Amino acid sequence: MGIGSAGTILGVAELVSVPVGRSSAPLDAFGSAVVDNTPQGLREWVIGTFGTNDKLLLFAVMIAVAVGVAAAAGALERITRPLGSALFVLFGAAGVAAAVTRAHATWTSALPTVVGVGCGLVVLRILVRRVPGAQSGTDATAAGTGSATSGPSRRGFLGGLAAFGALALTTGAAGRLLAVRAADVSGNRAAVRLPVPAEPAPPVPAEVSVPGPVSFLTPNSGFYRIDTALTVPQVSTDDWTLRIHGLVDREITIGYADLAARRPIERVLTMTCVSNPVGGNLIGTARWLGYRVADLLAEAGVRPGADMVLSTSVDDFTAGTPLSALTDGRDAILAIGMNGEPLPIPHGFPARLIVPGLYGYLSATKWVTDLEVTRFDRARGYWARRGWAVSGPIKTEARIDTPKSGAALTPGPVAIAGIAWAQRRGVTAVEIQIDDGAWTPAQLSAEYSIDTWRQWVYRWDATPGKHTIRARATDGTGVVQTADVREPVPDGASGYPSISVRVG
Ligand SMILES: Nc1nc2c(c(=O)[nH]1)N[C@H]1C(S)=C(S)[C@@H](COP(=O)(O)O)O[C@H]1N2
Ligand SMILES: [Mo]
Repeated sequence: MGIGSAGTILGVAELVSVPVGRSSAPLDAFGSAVVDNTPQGLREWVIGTFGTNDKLLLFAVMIAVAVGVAAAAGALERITRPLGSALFVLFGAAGVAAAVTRAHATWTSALPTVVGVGCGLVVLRILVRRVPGAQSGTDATAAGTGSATSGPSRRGFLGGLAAFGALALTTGAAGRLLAVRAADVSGNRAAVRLPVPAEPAPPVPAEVSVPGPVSFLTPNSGFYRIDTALTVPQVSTDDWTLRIHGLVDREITIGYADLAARRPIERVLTMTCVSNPVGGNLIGTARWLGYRVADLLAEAGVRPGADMVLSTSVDDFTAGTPLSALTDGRDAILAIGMNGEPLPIPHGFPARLIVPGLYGYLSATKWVTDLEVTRFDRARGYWARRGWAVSGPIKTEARIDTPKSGAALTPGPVAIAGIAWAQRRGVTAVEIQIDDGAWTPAQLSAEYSIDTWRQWVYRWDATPGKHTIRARATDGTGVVQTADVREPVPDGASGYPSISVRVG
């Protein structure tokens, strides 16, 4: 009964949210509020345990909570009216609060929840009236177990429940479907013709030829994805603009078509997430096509005194990037292409930032629409406001990709291989340690640039027994990767990657 009414609330709200906007649907609004306020420890645990399924998990938890609250509301309403209704109104108020405080919310954002709760209350009232024995004053719990279970009132009640349940499901499903259809920009993306780069990226190096390690270029389909967006933002090239303002001589706004008048460059760059644990896979290398951020900033004219650019996405994620990282000559780009395709929608279509040498949370804003030239003493990015470092270099790290930890190997030649990265400094050596033996150099693939990872391989003559294998990299400044074990918070994990294998 409560569940039927709650279903109606969510179903109707979904439908109403179609014209109003997806982020106003109560589940989405609540979910986004949860994401924005999740303590960092819990976030790391969720990402570590569920990876990119974190959003599915959140929706599953929210639906489970909704079912629980709904059942409680139904029971309450039967015992003491209108306690159940009050519970719905309470959660409705929380839903409204979540919806109207979202990015770009207006008073209409409250509509889906308000209309949904209104319908839900009516359904609850109707169903409560129909509960068998409700009029005759029979004990509510006895009604479900008594011998009158096949009586006409019970049939009527179940019929009502089934009808409202079906109605809730169809409105909800129709709402979702309509919303997804209406917003989807994949057609727009498919029609994009990327410009030919004025400066193409140099060819990629020969790969180390052993099976197992990752390829030098990460395919788009296998590229890690990290963001706070519950539903992937859909921004068409017609709607997209980039506003550059703040401490500038003249504020400018650039539309997608305006980009064609500018000079496209192509660069192969390795991106890393600060949440990547030692040995983790939140890292990838792609061929990015786009425009120098420095050129765009120069068009607006950066004023003296500025030291940061706060970039904002359409869903209000922000990153505070040191101005110097955008203007010191490195290849910081406003990217529109990834590995020869328009940016995939989950990776920021139609435009995002890529800044070599900085973790993604400080620089790689997807669906970017706003660059505010400002100062670190005036603004903070999304994660910097939540306890992560305000700045800091990507740490020098090696990763072992093959063999897998726990592998059973036969004695004799074994290729141990992986990648190492130290963007902006470059990797000059990778060394391997078997058990407590001496650190011995691995063979490296040619250096592509200091901003990309290097592949490495170590040919080992495996001897019978159980072995622990560690790796460590040395960067272009001569500094050896630290053995100091750190968790990702606040400025990136560190320590040696290690695997254990059994030979014999
Ligand atoms: N709009 C938006 N951009 C974002 C984020 C986000 O949450 N929202 N996350 C950042 C983080 S933490 C990382 S590591 C990179 C990941 O980019 P990818 O998903 O394309 O790999 O995007 C960055 N850009
Ligand atoms: Mo990240």
